Amino acid sequence: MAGKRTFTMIKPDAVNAGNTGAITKMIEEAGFRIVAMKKTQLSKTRAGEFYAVHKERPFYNDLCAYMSSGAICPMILEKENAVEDFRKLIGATDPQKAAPGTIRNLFAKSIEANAIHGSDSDDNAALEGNFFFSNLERF
Ligand code: 3AN
Repeated sequence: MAGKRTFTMIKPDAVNAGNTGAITKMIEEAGFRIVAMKKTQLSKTRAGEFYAVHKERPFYNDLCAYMSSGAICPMILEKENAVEDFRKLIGATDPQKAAPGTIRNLFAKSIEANAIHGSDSDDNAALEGNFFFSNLERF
């Protein structure tokens, strides 16, 4: 059965551009409850750990440099069918291919600086959420 939680982070391009509020508003208006959120910055080493699944990809080094270049806003979100519905809300990885009205279509600058992350499975949502947050029982 599809889970109720997913993990997201607003990436440095969107935080720098002052789009955190607009993106968070879209997330809430789409029916997601924000379980946890914060503003932080990753070291290149921590970014490498987060994206370890992409270690062999040609864009891995650039991605880690980019993701540690500025502030990010990680969040845990709750909604029925959270992972799949959130992937729909953010749109395709490449903003040129992202459907009109999706977060990446509206805010992403490039395939790398693509405004926002969304977990691709329930298992990864749990792993990624735990990477950034602890003591979630209260929320
Ligand atoms: P998504 O974030 O849509 O699940 P993934 O998991 O394939 O996409 O890629 C993780 C991140 O790696 C993307 N959000 C993007 O920032 C970066 N990325 C993916 N493909 C490329 C690419 N071809 N060139 C540069 N960066 C990429």
